[in-house]
Amino acid sequence: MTLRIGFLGYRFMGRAHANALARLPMFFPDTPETERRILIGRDEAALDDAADRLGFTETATGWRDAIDDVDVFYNLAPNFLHAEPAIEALDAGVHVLCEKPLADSLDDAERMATAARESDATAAVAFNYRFLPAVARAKRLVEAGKLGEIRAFRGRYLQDWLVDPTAPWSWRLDADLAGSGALGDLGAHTLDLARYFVGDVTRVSGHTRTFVDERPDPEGDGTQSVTVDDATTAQLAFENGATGTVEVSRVAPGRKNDHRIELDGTEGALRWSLERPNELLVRWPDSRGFERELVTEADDPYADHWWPPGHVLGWEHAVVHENYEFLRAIAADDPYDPDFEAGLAVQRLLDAVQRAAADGGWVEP
Ligand code: SOE
Repeated sequence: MTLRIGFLGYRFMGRAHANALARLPMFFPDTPETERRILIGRDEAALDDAADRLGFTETATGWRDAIDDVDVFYNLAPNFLHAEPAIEALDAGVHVLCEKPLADSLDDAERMATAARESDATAAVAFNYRFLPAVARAKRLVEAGKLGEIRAFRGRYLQDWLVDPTAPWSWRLDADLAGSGALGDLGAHTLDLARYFVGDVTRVSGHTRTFVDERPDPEGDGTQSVTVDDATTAQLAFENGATGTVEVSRVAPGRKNDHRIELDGTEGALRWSLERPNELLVRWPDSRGFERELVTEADDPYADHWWPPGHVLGWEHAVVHENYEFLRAIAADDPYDPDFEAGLAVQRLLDAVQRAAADGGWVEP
């Protein structure tokens, strides 16, 4: 069976997923065969050029017709364009991988999750950090009880591309188009890892701040309003009694793409940072401090598909692994995690943090 693939979007995420599809036959030969069939976008000239580079045979300027001609639809469009194409694809029995956050609003995320429940097709949300070997090994350690019971989660995801007040406006800065700012763009990943490692969250607090509320319009002389958060902090109370904190920012000088998580348990602890993606710092029950592990041994997650021990992997490998798991789940008709339920659970948390920030108290997701 060859799965015909359609992508809506061809920029950063289009390149990341096309790269993954190109790598899979060489490094993960048991992945079902795929054909990069249709690349969908609005700008015909840019689309032709992107289709050539990303290995697509056809292009289309409308997603509706294109959905009928593919088996798997990747929604890599801005957040405000997630719901309708994903729902129509699922209704037509087409498998969907949707970029995060699942939607620009909780209502849309609910509709998308309903469509996924009612469809036989697989519905995936792109929480790619789960698929880095060090993060996947951390999950194995937690599940094997190596840290004991988890008492605390600390997560932060910091970037600096909005420190400069003259950085141009984009859809990512508009609440109607993006849903939220640093919270949904970065916090969606961190909140997913919080749930992945610790479990359900029962209450959240929130504090959101916008430091620059007008930015230059990239298409004109004037400015456009910024209606999303530049930075957000939140506390989480987990069902199992653990505590959690999350901090996200796009105005943190010197932080390019700094995603970190820490877990404290009754027996040990661990720390991971995207700036050192292959390393896990583990505090074992019988060690005095944190030991540094290089997660590149043959029995580490995904490692045997690549290079000998010590030959480190990067950000893009998480996307390769994510595509591998997604396409394999489709071919085997297996459940896939993170699915639209996981996307919806994170969307509930995003919504709750925004409500808590507005109310000034703790709220339930
Ligand atoms: C931009 O802030 C961005 O590309 C996010 O949209 C991604 O989800 C994150 O992984 C890296 O930063």
